[in-house]
This record gives sequence, structure tokens and C-alpha cells, in this order.
Amino acid sequence: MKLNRNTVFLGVTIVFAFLMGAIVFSPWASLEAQSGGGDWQTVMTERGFTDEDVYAALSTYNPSGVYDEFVMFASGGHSGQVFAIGLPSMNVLRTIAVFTPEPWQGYGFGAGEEVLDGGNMDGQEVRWGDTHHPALSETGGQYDGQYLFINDKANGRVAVIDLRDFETKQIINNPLYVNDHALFATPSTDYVIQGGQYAQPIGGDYAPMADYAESFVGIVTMWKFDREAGRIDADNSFALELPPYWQDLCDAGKQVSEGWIFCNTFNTELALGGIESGNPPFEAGASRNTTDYMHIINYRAAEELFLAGEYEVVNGMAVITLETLVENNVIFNTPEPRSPHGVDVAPYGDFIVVSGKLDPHTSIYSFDKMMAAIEAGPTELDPFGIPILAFEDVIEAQVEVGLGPLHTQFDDQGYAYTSLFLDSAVARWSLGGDNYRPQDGWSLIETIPVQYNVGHIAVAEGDTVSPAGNYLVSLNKWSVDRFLNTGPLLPQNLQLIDIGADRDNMQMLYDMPLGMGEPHYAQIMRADRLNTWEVYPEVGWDPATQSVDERAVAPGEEGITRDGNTVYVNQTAIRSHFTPEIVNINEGEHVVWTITNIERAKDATHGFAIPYYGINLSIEPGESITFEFDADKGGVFTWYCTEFCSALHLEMMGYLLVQP
Ligand code: CUK
Ligand code: CUA
Repeated sequence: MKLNRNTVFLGVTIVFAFLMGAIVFSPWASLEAQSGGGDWQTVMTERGFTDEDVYAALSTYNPSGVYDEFVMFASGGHSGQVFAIGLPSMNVLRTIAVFTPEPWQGYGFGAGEEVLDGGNMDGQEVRWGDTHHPALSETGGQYDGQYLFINDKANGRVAVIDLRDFETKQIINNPLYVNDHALFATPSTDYVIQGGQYAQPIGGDYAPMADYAESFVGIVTMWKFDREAGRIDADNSFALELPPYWQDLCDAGKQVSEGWIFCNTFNTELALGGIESGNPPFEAGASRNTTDYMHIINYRAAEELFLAGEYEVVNGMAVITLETLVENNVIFNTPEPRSPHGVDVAPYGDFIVVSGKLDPHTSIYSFDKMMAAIEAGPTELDPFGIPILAFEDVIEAQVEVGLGPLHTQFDDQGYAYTSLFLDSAVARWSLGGDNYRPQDGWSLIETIPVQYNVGHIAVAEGDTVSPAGNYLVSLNKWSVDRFLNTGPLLPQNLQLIDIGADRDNMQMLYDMPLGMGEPHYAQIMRADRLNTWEVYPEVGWDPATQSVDERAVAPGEEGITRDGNTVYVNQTAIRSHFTPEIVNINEGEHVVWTITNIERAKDATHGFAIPYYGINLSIEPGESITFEFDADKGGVFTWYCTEFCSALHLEMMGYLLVQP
């Protein structure tokens, strides 16, 4: 027989099959076959995984139908949204539309406009935001799973999300200020506190840069939260006037320091910028001083001033002047390392951690020492008359953690974690205080590299009085080479790190590309704290009021009625039809159209889209939506259900006939 390539190949195949047979009939392999699974060790070898890789994979994998233990609410940056992400799987569960219209949720396309309009600025429609700091509602310093607040740094607005349906209920515009940065809740969520960022004249006034020191101010706004109503109550809210430093971030005191807030600042130099005129650019001008100031604010005392009427009114908002705050011993300053970023209160409220972007240390302040220094009566004043507590009187410790430290989080073992922007790493260090790890003292334990340029980090329940620990998520700004190239715009990289008590060292578990926005901060909550509805409680539900809408349409009540130039379309939706299906109206009529989804089955959402008129709804089971438009164009418009709801989904459509 003449050997050719095919016969050689055949021979090799036979030998190979024989060998494979031997393997298949080994006891181990037959066990594998019986269990119905593949051989994971082969996968491990073929894909070149290490033991650590397999540990990581097994730690994050959720078999179908298995739920995540934690849910993370991450801001979306300038996408204007919030993302709900499961941990440890790092799967995105859903987007929550907040400041930016979002078609999948039908937000801003016939529904949600009233909420979006709440954020109009002096009548100007603003339809995007830069979400930075999500804040979960708390009871007794623990997340309670009821509400989520989020700020818009670009436009100085705050939104309230109800976690019963994960929908935005309110956007409130701050009439004093067009930007902000900090957002956080008090331990009882009686206030949601919004810190400004870049100083500006109060109330949207004009002033030239030359008048900066006199005419520009800093602002912290205390928004009263009405938990019953699920809304911020602007009438019972007030603001504090601060010096024209740039307030960066703030955090609320808890436990021993409850009733106080701490805000770090930068640009205490009052730099005016103007690189184009030969002045130092802001980045240099605002970094000249070796220290900036932390504001230490007694907000309970400020609240008393507000209730006693000790305020001025600007654009309808109560403002307590800096002079009044100083006179009443409400505000103090203490130096903090230059260009600080981030201020975080430890679980017992006893320590306040600040990092300086240009200093390799974290600085840990003692709340007790602050109170003692205030008691002793500070003698030095800052240029705006605020008493200064001497650094050495209030500092507890400094820990050298690495380059570019930013934000700090806490776990349940007495460790703190600080993000290191310049080092691209996360440092774990021990809190030496009595309540934490006195056995280790104030010391750096270890660092773990992250990819790359970490901003915030979030530990499970890490902002509460009792952190869960378990996981840390590193919210990295750059992903560079971590994922398939998606063009010049790359996803962010959110990395899940195991910090559980059963491990000695932190271990990287998972890299998650997020190509939908740039999360700044996230809070991670135990998923069992959620009390989210599966379907709306009753048919005809209006999510805006969280009650049955009197305009809701019951089965049998569908139809079209008229009142003058207004035509009312009353419609129901259920698999797989709308009733009515044919709607005849006249050009020039004003249309008020109500659709009630009368489904009671979980996940039986219907969509509704009409071309040209810009209507696109998501109508969840039980929900009723009313939208309006002027039928200014004649023609035949097909509408249809945009959710693939059933086998006859394509037939779930109808015609709007607008007769010229
Ligand atoms: S900031 Cu973004 S990394 Cu707006 Cu909380 Cu520090
Ligand atoms: Cu309803 Cu598709």
C-alpha cells in the first residue's frame, strides 16, 4: 500500500482513539462521565489556569438560577444612570435610569417626564447628569434597602430612587448652586447631604473672577428626607454657607460622632486659574499649600439654627450664613495633607480618614480629640474666621500606604482599605484603635495591584456601622490592555477582590468590563435587605405616586372618548393584544392615552411604541401609564409591543389613524 498523507492521518487517528479509549475507561474518567459534567481538570490544563484562577472562577460563578449574595449600586458617571450589579458574579442586573432618558425603561419617552422635569434648572430642560456618589438609605447606621440617592455633579441635582421598583421618583434641582460632589445619608436618613464642589456665587448670580474671595461661596445642602412620602422635602431643607474653598467630599459621623459631618476641601489657596493670561493653571495654583482644611460641622446645631429661623432665603432656599455658623460654634477646620481626596468615617465613628493625593500617607483623625480641642477653645482662625483645631491636637495616626491615596473603606475585621491611584493598587492596613486591631497597631498589611488607576473602592456594607467585609470592588478608571479592543473608547474595569476573613491575603477574583458609563462610587448591600416587588401591588399602579391611578383602565372599560379637542384613549394590554387595536382620531386633536398592563404574571412586561410621536413605553405588570401628545401630523401610524412577550408578540400591535 502506498502511503499518502490521508492514510498516515488515518493511522494516527486510530492510535489516538485507542489511547483516548484507555483514558475514557480509567476509573476517574468514568466517574466524570456518570456525573454528566466535563473534565474540569482538562479545561484547567488546556486553558492554562492556575489553582488561583480556579479558586477565583469557583468563587464568582453562579449556576443558572442561583442568586448573588450582594447587590452593588454603582453610579454611571456621565451616562447619568445607576447600575445594579450582583456580587460575586459581577453581572449587571439592570440599569436604573435617573438623569438621562433611557428607552429600554421607557424613561423620558412618554413616561418619566415629570420626574425629569423636576430637575429643570430655571425652566431649562437638562436631560443628562454626571452621577457620582450613590447613597443607600440607612436605619440605625445600617442599609435598610428602601431608597437610593444619587447626585449629578455636573448640574448640582439630587435624585431619589425607590428600591421597591428600582425607579427614579424625584429629581430635585438645587437653586443655590450649579454643581456638587458629595452625597451621603445620615445614619437615620433624616437628611441626605449634598456637598458642593467648585465655589461659585450663590443662587446662580454673576460675579467676575476678580471678586472671587468676596463673592464666591462653598455650599453644603441638608435635604430633609420624608421617608413616608419617599421624597426630599425642600421646604424643610436648608443649606450652610462655607468659604470659597472647593469642598470635595463629605461623610456623616456615625455612632459616637453622629450629628457631625466632615468635609475635606482643596483650593484653600483660592487659586483663580487663568493659564491663558499667564497665571498658574488651577492644578498648580490649587496645590501650592502644604495643607488644606477639613471642615468639621455640627449639623445638629445647624439644624437648631434653621428651626430657630436663623437663616437667609436665597431663591426660596434657607441658607445659614458662614458668620452665623461661626458665631454659634457650628463649624471648625483642621489641616489635612495637601490636595486631599476622600474623607471616610470608620464604623464606630471614632476615626475619620483622609488621604492627600500628593502625600503617601492616610491621616487618621480622632473624633474624641476633635471634641477635646473644641472644648479647649481653638485660638487660631482661618481667613474666613473659622476656628482651626491644631493638626497635632486631633491627629491619631498616619499610615504610609503608597502613592496617590484616595478613598478608604472598612471591613468587619478591623482593616481599612485605601485606593492608590498612582500606584494602581489597593492597600489594606490595620486600624490600631481599641475597637479594631490594637494587636497590629496602625500599620500597612499588604497591597494588591489593580488594573489600572483606581478611583473609589467599595467594600460590602463598607459605609455602615457594621461592614460585611467579604468583597471589595476596585472601580478602576483605565482598563488599557485588559479586554478586547473596542476602539479608542475603552470600558472601565471593575475588579472584584476577595477580602474574606478566611483568607490571609487579598485575592483578585474577577475583571468586569463596563462599557456603559464611568462609575465613580458604589455601595454594596446584602441582597436580602431588598424588599423589591415582583409585580406592582395592584392593577392600575402609578409608580409616580406608588398607588392606584384613578385614570387606570379596567378590563371592559376600554374605549375612546372625547371632550372638546381632547381625545381620551383608554386601553389595556395583556398577552397578546392591546384593546382597542384600532384608534381613529383627527389631525389637530390633543391625545391623552392611558395604557394599563393588566398582567399579574412576573416578568410579563409589555412595551408600547408609536413612530414619529416619540412615544416608547415599558409597562410592567400592573402598571398604568398615561401620556399625551398633539396629533399634529395626519397619517397611519403602526404601534407595537416592543417586549418579546409571547409567541404572538408580533401580533401585539395596532393602528393609530390620524385623519387629516
Ligand atoms: S470622586 Cu471620582 S474617584 Cu467624584 Cu468620589 Cu474620587
Ligand atoms: Cu406584549 Cu410583546
